[in-house]
Amino acid sequence: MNMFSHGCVLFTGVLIASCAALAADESIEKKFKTRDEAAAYFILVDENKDGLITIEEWRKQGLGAEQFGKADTTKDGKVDQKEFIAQAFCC
Ligand SMILES: [Ca+2]
Repeated sequence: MNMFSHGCVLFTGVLIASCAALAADESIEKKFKTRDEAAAYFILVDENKDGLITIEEWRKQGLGAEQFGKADTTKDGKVDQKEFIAQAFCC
């Protein structure tokens, strides 16, 4: 196993652990140790990779609708990465 694949395995493990934790209470607050970890999860949730999370993408990951409303600070019906990370580290 080279360094790259080792890193990918580690990254995947962190992501799976994060997803499992998120599924437990539908919340993204206080779930990530670093902003990079939150950014990696954002990419996972952004299924069509347009840089925005819709309520449909959000709920597919088992996240709560109330959380989506809090994260969508611009109230445009979509959560961008900045809003997502702000919500993840908000409280
Ligand atoms: Ca999207």
